[in-house]
Amino acid sequence: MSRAPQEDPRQDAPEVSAPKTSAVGIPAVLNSMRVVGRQAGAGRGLLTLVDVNQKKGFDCPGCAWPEPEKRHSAEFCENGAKAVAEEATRRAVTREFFAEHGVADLAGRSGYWLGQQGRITEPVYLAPGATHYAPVSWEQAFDIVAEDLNGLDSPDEALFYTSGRTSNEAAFLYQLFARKLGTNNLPDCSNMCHESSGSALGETLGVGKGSVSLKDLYQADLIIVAGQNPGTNHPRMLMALEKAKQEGARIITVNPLPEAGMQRFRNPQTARGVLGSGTMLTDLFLQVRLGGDLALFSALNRLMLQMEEQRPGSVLDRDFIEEHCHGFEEYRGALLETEEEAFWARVHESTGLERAEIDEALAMVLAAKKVVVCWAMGLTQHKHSVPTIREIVNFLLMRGNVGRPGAGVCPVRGHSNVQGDRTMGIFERPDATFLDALSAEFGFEPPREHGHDVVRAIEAMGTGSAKVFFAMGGNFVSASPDTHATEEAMRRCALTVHVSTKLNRSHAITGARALILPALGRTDHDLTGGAEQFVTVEDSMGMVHASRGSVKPLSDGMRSEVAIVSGLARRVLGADDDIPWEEFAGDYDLIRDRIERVVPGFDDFNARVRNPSGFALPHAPRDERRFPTATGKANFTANGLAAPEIPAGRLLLQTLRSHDQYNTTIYGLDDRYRGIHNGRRVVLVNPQDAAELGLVDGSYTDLVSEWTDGVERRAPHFKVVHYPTARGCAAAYYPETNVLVPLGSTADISNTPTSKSVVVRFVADSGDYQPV
Ligand SMILES: Nc1nc2c(c(=O)[nH]1)N[C@H]1C(S)=C(S)[C@@H](COP(=O)(O)OP(=O)(O)OC[C@H]3O[C@@H](n4cnc5c(=O)[nH]c(N)nc54)[C@H](O)[C@@H]3O)O[C@H]1N2
Ligand SMILES: Nc1nc2c(c(=O)[nH]1)N[C@H]1C(S)=C(S)[C@@H](COP(=O)(O)OP(=O)(O)OC[C@H]3O[C@@H](n4cnc5c(=O)[nH]c(N)nc54)[C@H](O)[C@@H]3O)O[C@H]1N2
Ligand SMILES: [Mo]
Repeated sequence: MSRAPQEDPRQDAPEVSAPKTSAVGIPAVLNSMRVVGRQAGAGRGLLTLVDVNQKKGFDCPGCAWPEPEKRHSAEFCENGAKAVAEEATRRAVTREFFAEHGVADLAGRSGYWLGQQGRITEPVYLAPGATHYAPVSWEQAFDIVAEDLNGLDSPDEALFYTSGRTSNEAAFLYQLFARKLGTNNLPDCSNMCHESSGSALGETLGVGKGSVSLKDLYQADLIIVAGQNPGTNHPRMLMALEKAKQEGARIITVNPLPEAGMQRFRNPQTARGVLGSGTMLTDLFLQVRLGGDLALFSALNRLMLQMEEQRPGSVLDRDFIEEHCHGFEEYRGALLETEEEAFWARVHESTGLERAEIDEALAMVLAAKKVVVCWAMGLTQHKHSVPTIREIVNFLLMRGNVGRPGAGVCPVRGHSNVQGDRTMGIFERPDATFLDALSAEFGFEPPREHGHDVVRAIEAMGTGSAKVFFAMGGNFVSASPDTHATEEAMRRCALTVHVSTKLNRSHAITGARALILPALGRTDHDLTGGAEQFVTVEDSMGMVHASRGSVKPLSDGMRSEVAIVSGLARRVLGADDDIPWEEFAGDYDLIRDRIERVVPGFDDFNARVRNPSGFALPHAPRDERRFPTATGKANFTANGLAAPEIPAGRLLLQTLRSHDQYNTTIYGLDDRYRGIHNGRRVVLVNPQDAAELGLVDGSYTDLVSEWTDGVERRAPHFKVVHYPTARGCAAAYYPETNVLVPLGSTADISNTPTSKSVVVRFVADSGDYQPV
């Protein structure tokens, strides 16, 4: 067994070198081998990697990027390897560990240290007033949860959070349990992630998911990648982009940061990538200001409308607009309304781009018959995210770029099954059709009132109107905005329960009582009910396939998420409850039979998912150019020209991921591509802004965010790094900076925290800080 690190490294010694201009290649392969060897030991680790994303293996617990039909023998990336190594580790958190480390001790550790301790091996309980977690049996644990849930005045005093790794089967049972209990309080990580995409796409196209497949990317003439860092967060996407380029596509990258992965890609699976200089991915880099994308796409759209006016029939796909779209004339009127000079002044101010750059982008758009737009958190976590994504839909609709090969919307999802969880009904605002189907299948009346999303859940705990917090995975305390407010809210709960694989900060910030329930992960061999079980997941492009773990679980004390939900539901709902929870846990096929009858698109689920490549869920806009919106057509929408305001002497801060983390799981203290090593408390600032603000390269500063409620939110001791980010914009890592994101600062409509636009000022370094 490898030893866990004893020291908690302080994350305050960052060293800085020049950012890289290419990604992947041999260093990435070496790095993944190192990580895997360290965590899992060479044999177990390599055996595990052989199975990643293979047709008979397990779905990588890293990102949600789809697998190509023709799989490479190593269909994983450096960061997928790290995700696998984290989970397949031999390090174990035992009862001796909990006896040695009390909750106060755990609360003083960094998330990095907590994660490095290894897999949780048996259920543990923190009794009222106790200082340490102590082992309990699964039956005792279920009794404790049942006691609190059944003692509530209303089921709406309970919250059931989900992170996006939960399988379809477990997610389906989990939402069924919550609704049978009587609540729609099903907040999930999506609320902080792609909720803005779902809101915008649902309203405009009728389906809140992406409309492209991998094949469409390969066939596109132009791919726009906006607000996304695939080199780190979706490395296998670089292979798809490389292939698209080889087929003749051009790429526009829109980002305040020049991310290495979007510059040059060195594919480790080809000789050219290993020995040669790799592939230049980006043809045009638009270094937009944070939150400037709405103005950018509005500018492109206005130019297209004006050209069409001058030369009718030259730009727009008139037939498509007439036959399939609604609201075009109103949209056109609204976008052309602003007077020319004022419009362009606003665009320049919001984007920081020159007119010539926008003209160059436009020329590339007009030269392309088939366009795909890809995006991730850079577009979804702003106040005006929903209008921004709606404007991208306008952009695509104008030239008929939805619902035909080589074109469409591509919101690139994060967690490996976050999209599937939503399909299974993990949603605080389920639609009536879904609830009706659930009701017909299981013979009960599910609650119809909307439940709490993440931000409202925190507010409800804060005011005491929610008392039990139950999490199916994730790290709610560290992933949520406004860390201090969130921690205070969690501490007010009567009971907090986490179904987890590894320790994290949410286990240390507890309600009056707390439980940690250890779950099998994606890599673990699942023998629930005495037979080998598999689960299913849905990727970012709506493909559903099976996932089978192959690693022998570290301990018999862990249970599958399906077994945990089934056992808990039986205990809470009682022996009389007529849902056959035990049968579901004994044979996951029986769960899939029920999913088939409740969720559209899963016909013949058990048979089709045994096809090694899985199957595609139907998507009306993509498959038949049918738009199931309120108007029955694809909707054009007028979105205005809003952009974040940056007061004088302040910068706009985005909180993002380093190369060595998976959300709140920190793999290491380097961010290789950006040239940051051995530390995470850095703030990247444009040198000209730094000069104006007196921020010396290498000096230390505190960050203080500004919000209308007047509360001081401070993140101490960040090293200033002069970096080529867009003017007026700064960047620092999540979750260290979540303390700065005000709970009340959320996107219009989607209510997603504005993690990519926080107004900050810089004040004298106060030195010490709490580990995050
Ligand atoms: N290895 C690894 N893989 C992951 C994750 C991980 O943490 N580690 N997380 C997973 C999850 S849950 C998700 S949601 C995804 C996240 O994937 P990303 O969205 O790529 O993650 P972020 O690090 O938040 O990066 C945001 C990117 O958008 C840019 N950006 C920020 N604001 C703006 C803006 O206003 N406009 C534009 N045009 N660009 C902007 C940033 O500079 C950065 O390049 O990755 C998933 N995959
Ligand atoms: N400031 C800021 N905040 C953000 C973001 C940002 O960009 N900036 N991004 C947001 C986004 S996009 C997201 S998706 C959220 C992520 O929010 P979460 O999904 O809540 O957070 P993670 O860090 O992914 O959760 C990691 C924990 O999940 C548990 N885990 C891992 N695998 C499994 C499993 O298979 N089963 C179970 N039961 N548990 C498991 C482990 O205990 C691990 O510690 O954070 C959001 N928060
Ligand atoms: Mo995410």
